[in-house]
Amino acid sequence: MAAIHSIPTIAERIAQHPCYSEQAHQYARIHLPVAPACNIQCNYCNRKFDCSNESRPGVVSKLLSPADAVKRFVAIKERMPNLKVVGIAGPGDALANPNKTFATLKAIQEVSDDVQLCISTNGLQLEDYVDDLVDAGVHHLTITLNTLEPTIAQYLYAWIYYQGKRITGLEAAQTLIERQVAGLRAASEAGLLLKVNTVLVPGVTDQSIDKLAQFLKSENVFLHNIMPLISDPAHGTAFGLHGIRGPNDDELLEARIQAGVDMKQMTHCQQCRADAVGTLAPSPCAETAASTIKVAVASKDGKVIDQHFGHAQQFWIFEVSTSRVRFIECRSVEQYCQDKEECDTSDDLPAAIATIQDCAQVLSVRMGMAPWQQAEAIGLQPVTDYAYQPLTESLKKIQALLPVTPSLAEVS
Ligand code: CLF
Ligand code: SF4
Repeated sequence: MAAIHSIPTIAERIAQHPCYSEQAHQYARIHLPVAPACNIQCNYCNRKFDCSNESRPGVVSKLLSPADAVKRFVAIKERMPNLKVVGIAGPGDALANPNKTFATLKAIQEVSDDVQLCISTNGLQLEDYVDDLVDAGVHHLTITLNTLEPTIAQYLYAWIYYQGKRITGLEAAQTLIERQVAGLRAASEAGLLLKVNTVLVPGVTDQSIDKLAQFLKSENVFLHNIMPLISDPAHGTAFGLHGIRGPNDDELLEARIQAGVDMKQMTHCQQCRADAVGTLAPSPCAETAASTIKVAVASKDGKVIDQHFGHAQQFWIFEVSTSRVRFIECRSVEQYCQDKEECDTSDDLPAAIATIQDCAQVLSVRMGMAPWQQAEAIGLQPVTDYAYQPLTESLKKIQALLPVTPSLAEVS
């Protein structure tokens, strides 16, 4: 008798998908490159390379037929039992190649009930295929949505091909956004677990990133992945050839902070290729835990440290190491100070402190004696030296104070 598998819960689906959960790094994913064509032309893409929305332009992928793709999956799954996700992410657009995409998904379902199916798309044809995706057993869906503003989007796309016509300019931008929003809503209503990718182009998509994040939240999108534009003239993209640059680390951090007000941010994306396989394990040169700390910041807007600890209703959480400052999330808290005559000095840890107790430091404008002592007692160091200073600059000053872990060569 065949084994009966219980249907995984949403929490289990997230916990076994290395892109949707950073804690799922022990699980591997494979991309099957079965989708060569695309129905739009992004100015950051050169068709000779993989889809820039879900992969890093690099060596041209070897296209596979659905039959060969399944053979590849079976061979790798045998050697890699932790392979839990099969994705179709190009090298063009999965839904611009519906026959190949759905033939591959169906065949994978026939040979394995131990993997989750994942699709990435630019969203132009998504609404037409939501039911098919559900029928094919797809639960995880990524849509690249760069902006909701057609006047911004017109800089990003050279053309779209829709209903038998090539459309350019503002009309193309408007049509694409309308179709993306309709597809996203249909997918959300159908219960698909949604992730949105946004390519960060300084001076372009960063202009509307906060509004986009508000919209994603209202549509129940689970995760937002802001990906830095990769713009190398050698890749031959329109942006690369015209000198449109990608964001620097500070610009990327700023964008994630702004969008992080409303949306959980993905920060472990590897911008992988359309034929990638393996885990998203942290790179071997990543710092040791000893040289990495978490810092909580009391700020209203994520730009300036402008909140008294007792009045803060949200803390911005960062991971600070000697090599980088990484935004993790924005946590809402119950305000510590309830405008009573005296602060709460009971033994119970106040919610505002309990919420950030995994952090090593908390930055605020001021902090009362009672919460200061309660924080120190659990190893959370209050810091008020950066009151009213810009948040990212302050974090860099904290970074500069971190002890440098000796490299292996220095350890005898
Ligand atoms: Fe692939 Fe994308 Fe599915 Fe992941 S990738 S289709 S959701 S299985 Fe992951 Fe790669 Fe980043 Fe994509 S690290 S580029 S987010
Ligand atoms: Fe390239 Fe992907 Fe944009 Fe299509 S959707 S043009 S493959 S980046």
